[in-house]
Amino acid sequence: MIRRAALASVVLLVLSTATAWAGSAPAVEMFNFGFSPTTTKFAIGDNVRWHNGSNLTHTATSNLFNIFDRTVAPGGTSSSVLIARAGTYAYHCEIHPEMQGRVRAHMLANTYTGTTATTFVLRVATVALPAGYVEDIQRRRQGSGSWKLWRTTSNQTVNWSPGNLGAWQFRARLRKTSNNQATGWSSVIAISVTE
Ligand SMILES: [Cu+2]
Repeated sequence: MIRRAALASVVLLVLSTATAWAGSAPAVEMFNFGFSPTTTKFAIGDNVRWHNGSNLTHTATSNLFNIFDRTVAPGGTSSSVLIARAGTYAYHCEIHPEMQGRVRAHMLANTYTGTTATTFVLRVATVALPAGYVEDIQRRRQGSGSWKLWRTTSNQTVNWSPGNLGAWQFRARLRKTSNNQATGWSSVIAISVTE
């Protein structure tokens, strides 16, 4: 009887760990052998949830920087990861390396429309960057022009007081300064500066 109770509490503990995820999390299905969708886009500070409905164990393991490494048991188990810094993170399954995916976490802004009197606060991370890492931010005019490096920061936010009207796009990536390894560029946010 005691053994049964102990076993039940272990099962409950495993279940509560496995299902401790935010309801709005973008979900990625693990199957034999791949991830669906292959690419998932969301904002920094969101959780991405991997759900394994297959009959084999899979992992979601980031290719760079050990950002995440989750083993997800078969049969309907889930595991979620908070992505706190802007970038595109390629990942794979450690057991089946042919399983490849990407999660793309974009920046946030305090407002997406304003004037040249507005101070825009552009956020590249929802927690501090680790020592030795920076976020590179690129900017371009929407619809024309090429991406140019705009700022590099070790802070979570950058203030911007625009000098020109127009529609602007921003994207960012996480880079390790010692060897310049970097994630892919994040998906894009758009900011409109009007009169
Ligand atoms: Cu796998």
